[in-house]
Amino acid sequence: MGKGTTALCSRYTEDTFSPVHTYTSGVEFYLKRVRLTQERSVTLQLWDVGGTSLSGGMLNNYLYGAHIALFVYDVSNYTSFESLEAWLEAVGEATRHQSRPLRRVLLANKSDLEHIRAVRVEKHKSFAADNDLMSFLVSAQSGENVAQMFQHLAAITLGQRLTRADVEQVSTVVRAQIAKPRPETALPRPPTASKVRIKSEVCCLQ
Ligand SMILES: Nc1nc2c(ncn2[C@@H]2O[C@H](COP(=O)(O)OP(=O)(O)OP(=O)(O)O)[C@@H](O)[C@H]2O)c(=O)[nH]1
Ligand SMILES: [Mg+2]
Repeated sequence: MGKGTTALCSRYTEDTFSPVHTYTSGVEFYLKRVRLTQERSVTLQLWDVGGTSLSGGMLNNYLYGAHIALFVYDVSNYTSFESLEAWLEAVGEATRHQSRPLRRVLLANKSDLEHIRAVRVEKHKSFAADNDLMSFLVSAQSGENVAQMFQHLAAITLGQRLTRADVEQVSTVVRAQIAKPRPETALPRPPTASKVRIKSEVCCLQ
């Protein structure tokens, strides 16, 4: 089971989520134009590197010129957390000769699966501190913290201060999944959307 890198890209750029795991072979690209502040817009280019690329010898090409590397694991899968060491090492090796420093960020994905969490929060925090990583807890499924995380990273990369109003432009209301009623007690189906985005003119997709 993948940790959700493709799901995070789809959630952020298209606001969609698929429960199906389709293996990413090599790399896939996503673009999103976002208005960071009233005056400033930015186009983010996301390179979704598939899990099998760890040993493929192409990482240095994928990472060439990147500002940020996101290291994603699945909070419900301890093996995905353990594999971060290998990814950090491979990315370090692949970017050894790059002049621009790469900001490295730890993403604990699938935060909606709190009830089956396999990686303790303290473990997450100590791993981030030991490896000098910024870190975020996110969920591609519910959308929790996804747009905020990308906005924050874009802003610090550009040295752009965000006001509270800027941050609120991308805030989302996350809803818990609604349990299915048993057939004999079935009521008219409630809306199934797991997230409602607060509409705003400032945050736009291109
Ligand atoms: N519950 C839950 N499931 C998720 C979340 N993100 C991804 N998934 C599921 O996890 C599975 C793998 O997601 P992918 O995004 O395809 O994983 P990946 O990391 O891109 O995998 P590779 O391309 O093989 O490296 C899919 O079945 C997704 O629906 C999440 O936040 N919560
Ligand atoms: Mg993928």
